[in-house]
Amino acid sequence: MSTATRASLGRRAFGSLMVAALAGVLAACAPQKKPATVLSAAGVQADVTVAVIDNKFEPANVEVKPGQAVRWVFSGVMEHDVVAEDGSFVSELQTSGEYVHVFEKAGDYPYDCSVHPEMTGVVSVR
Ligand SMILES: [Cu+2]
Repeated sequence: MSTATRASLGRRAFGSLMVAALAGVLAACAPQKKPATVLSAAGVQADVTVAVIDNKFEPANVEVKPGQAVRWVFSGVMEHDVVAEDGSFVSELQTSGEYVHVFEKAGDYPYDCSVHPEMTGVVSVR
């Protein structure tokens, strides 16, 4: 085996080890069953605003038309997030700032906060 081949094999093994280690770290840090974050629709004009406070969404039930956007404004002391049951909109855990999502399709979109299951809301698109 040439030195170059051995070095290449070594690099590949190290690479797989790093991927495995990283996956382990991510799995340990990620809140359980929280789906992947969906980027906020930055710059989109929202039609409805929901306040995210300790510990509820206010108002919990809102209605928009297809193509309209909902903006969640975070102002709690504790970290909260917005997690759609179907994973179609998922924010980061945050105490300030906002999260915007555009709803294209009619339907009911229930969501909650991943760390406070009692915090629930529904966006109705019709
Ligand atoms: Cu919360």
